[in-house]
Formats: sequence, C-alpha cells, structure tokens
Amino acid sequence: MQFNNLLVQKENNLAILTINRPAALNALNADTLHELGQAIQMLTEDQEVKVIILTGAGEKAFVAGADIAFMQQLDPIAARQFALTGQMVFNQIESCPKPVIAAINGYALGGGCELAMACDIRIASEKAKFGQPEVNLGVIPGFAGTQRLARLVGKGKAKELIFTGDMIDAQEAYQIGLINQIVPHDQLMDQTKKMGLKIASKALVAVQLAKRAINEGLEMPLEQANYHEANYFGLCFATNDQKEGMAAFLAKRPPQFQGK
Ligand code: CO8
Repeated sequence: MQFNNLLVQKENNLAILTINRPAALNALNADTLHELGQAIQMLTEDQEVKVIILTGAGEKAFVAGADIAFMQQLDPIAARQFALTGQMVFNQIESCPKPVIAAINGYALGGGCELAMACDIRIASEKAKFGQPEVNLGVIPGFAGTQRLARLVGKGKAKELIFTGDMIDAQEAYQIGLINQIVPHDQLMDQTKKMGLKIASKALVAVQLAKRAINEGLEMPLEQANYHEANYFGLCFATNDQKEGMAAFLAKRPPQFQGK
C-alpha cells in the first residue's frame, strides 16, 4: 500500500511507521489520520509483524499536533467530525492486538501528545518536548487528551498541563509518568527496536491478552476486571506457547515460541 504522508518499513518482526510531513513538523491533517488508520489495519493483519513502532520524520518533531492550517477553516460540525475521526484512529491504535511503541523523537504537542498516549509504551529522546497547548489556540484537546492524560498522570497534573498549555521536557514527562523511558537522542530507534524485539520474542498470544486485560480491565470495577483477567489467563492454556513456555522452564532450556 502506498501512502503520501507515512513511511512503513518492516524489519525482523517489527514494523516502523513514520509520520512523514517534516515540513509541517508532522502535523496531523485528515489525510494523514486516514492513512494512519489504514496503515494500522494493514499491520494488524500482517502475520510477520509482532510489534509496531510509531515515530515522526525529521530531527525536530514526533508530531507537533493537529494541523492548525487545516483546522482553521473548519465549522463546528466539521471540527467535531475531525475530532471523532482522530479519536477513532487513536482507539484503533490503543485496541490494536499488537503492542504499539511510540519512539518520541521531538515535539509531541496537542494531537501529537494524544497520539503518543494512545500507544502502549512511550520511549522518548532526551530532546523530546510534550504539551497540550490547545488553549493557546482557543480550543481544547480533541483527540481524547483530556481523558488519556488524566488517566496517565492523574487529574491534577492533567488539568495543570491543559489549563496552562505549558510545554514540559522529557525529564518532567518521565517524572509525572507520561513516558516510560528517556534515551539519548541518537539511540532512540535502537533502544526502541531493542524493546520491540524483546516483546516480539515472547509468547505472542499472552502479550496480546495481557494488553486486552489491562486496557479493558481499567474500564471495569476491580472485581469484574480480576474475573476478566482470570478468563484470559485460562485462555492462554489453549495455546502451544503456554505448553512450550512451562515445559521449557522445567527442562531448564529457552522456550521456542510459535506465536500460537
Ligand atoms: N499545524 C500546522 N503546521 C504546523 C504545526 C501544526 N500543529 N506545527 C508546526 N507547523 C509548521 C509551521 O507552521 C512551520 O511551517 P512554515 O515553515 O511553512 O512556516 C513549520 O511547521 C515549522 O514550524 P515552526 O517554524 O513554528 O518551528 P519552531 O521550531 O519555531 O517551533 C513549535 C516549533 C514550538 C512546535 C511550533 O511549531 C508550534 O508551536 N507548533 C504548534 C504546536 C501546537 O499548538 N500544537 C497543537 C495544535 S492543536 C491540536 O493538536 C488539537 C488536537 C485535537 C484536534 C481536534 C479536532 C478538532
């Protein structure tokens, strides 16, 4: 599949999906969001791909937000639709059965921060900067930033960041729990791929069920979520990888997982 605003590379069991509009700091317009949805669908169906890495082209930005030039001309109905489209694509990333890791190489602002938050794991360059600066433009986050930021860093810090529009550096983002790791800028892709390959070497169905158990469980009362976890735990016993993993441990040898 050919994309105008994205690059897709595959290596080993990883897919690297790069938002490729560096002249606009990879800002998200409707076409880019549409392509992102198509690419995620394509990679979800691709049996060779076990982990997806999402990053931005160029040295400066992961994604500097929704495209302001595109948004400027929207009426309320079109703006609402644009927000819903973005939310749908980000939900698709969040619920993609394969783990998605954001490799945050620079600015992750507005829709860019929201995109990173829809990913499962966030690894950031020491040069990365984060923020929800929508109030500077007379709007609020519209790609679920009010919800995902509050869930990730807590209500108080989310309100502070969203009400002030302040940008924070990678160190502060790490301290508040917005990102998982900070790495030297020139090691970002290597370190991200290293984590991707580590995850790809595990029992695939178990990783996928763990993602579902966490995401779905957080939307449920604890007792129901624990029961849900037990159901997925039971389901793991229908896989060859569960048999192999436990047999390999007891035989004191490395497991040979087949992904099923
Ligand atoms: N949209 C469109 N173009 C952008 C964006 C953007 N979000 N960000 C940067 N650009 C463009 C600039 O206009 C500029 O283009 P040109 O060279 O043609 O003038 C080019 O990228 C380079 O940018 P700068 O010259 O500004 O680069 P600097 O290094 O000086 O500054 C910054 C970098 C600080 C990142 C600065 O570009 C900036 O502040 N960008 C805007 C950040 C922002 O406000 N993002 C939030 C946007 S709102 C949003 O994301 C809402 C999401 C929900 C939408 C809901 C649907 C309705």
